[in-house]
Amino acid sequence: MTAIKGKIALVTGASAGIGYACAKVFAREGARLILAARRADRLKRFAENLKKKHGTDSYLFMLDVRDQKAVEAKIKGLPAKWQKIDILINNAGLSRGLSKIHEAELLDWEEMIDTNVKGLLYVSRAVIPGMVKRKKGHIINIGSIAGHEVYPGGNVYCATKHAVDALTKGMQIDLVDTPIRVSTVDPGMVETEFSMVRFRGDKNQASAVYKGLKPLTGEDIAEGILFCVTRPPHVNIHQLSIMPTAQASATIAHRKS
Ligand code: NDP
Ligand code: 8X3
Repeated sequence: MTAIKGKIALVTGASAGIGYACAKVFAREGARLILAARRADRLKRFAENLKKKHGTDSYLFMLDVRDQKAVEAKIKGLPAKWQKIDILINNAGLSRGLSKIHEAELLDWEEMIDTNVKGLLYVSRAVIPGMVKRKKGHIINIGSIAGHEVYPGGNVYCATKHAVDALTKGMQIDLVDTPIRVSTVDPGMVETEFSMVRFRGDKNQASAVYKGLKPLTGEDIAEGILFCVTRPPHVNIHQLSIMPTAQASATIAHRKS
């Protein structure tokens, strides 16, 4: 087993859901955390909580992953004690709407592609060279069941998660001659702010997604990520699917009325 105590983990999208759950689980295990997201107020509050509970050393990183120049400059400009990132969790992402291709808002497409695909690439491009130089590192990409299946109205969101799957495979190929590991963790339904973001704050539409079944929690996913990063160095979990027991596929779920 590989312990993560004292290791530096950069978590994108740490201000909510799966990202914050990762921060909590990694803090419990003694990691040092670079918490990245756009909402700095939340990051500050969360870092204070982690400090109180686990004595965690955190660095707050206000970052929009869509801004390539800012990503590059901010990662280059990390203080010396935060430069040697051991674990990168590419988690920042979102969906917008469930419209048909011929009815969708173009800006929704731009936002999903810019965040889920280009943002993940920008952060990876800025962090991986250091890992290669140090011959050390683990990249966790948060994909989705939507990266393996397409569901009605999922079109562009599913395409972005299929892209994450392809990029994970590409990274595994490109880094095969290094000790760096690359994994994708692919959840089904996780109750976070995801559906509120997808439906732009419509609580009824958001809660209907999880109605009649027990969805996953952010912590369920974070424990899966912890499993990946704590395997011995010669073991690379390529892909980890995590589904609620009541969800068989992107479109088949058992709901109690
Ligand atoms: P949440 O909405 O709860 O959290 C999303 C996080 O991403 C927030 O911290 C948000 O922070 C951050 N984020 C969004 N856009 C940007 C940006 N441009 N720059 C930096 N950070 C950004 O959703 P989840 O926790 O559920 O989602 C996390 C990941 O998990 C996503 O990639 C999602 O696609 C994936 N996923 C989610 C599933 C689910 O059912 N919930 C299932 C499968 C995969 P802020 O707004 O402060 O910037
Ligand atoms: C998020 C889960 O089912 O909306 O990736 O695609 S789903």
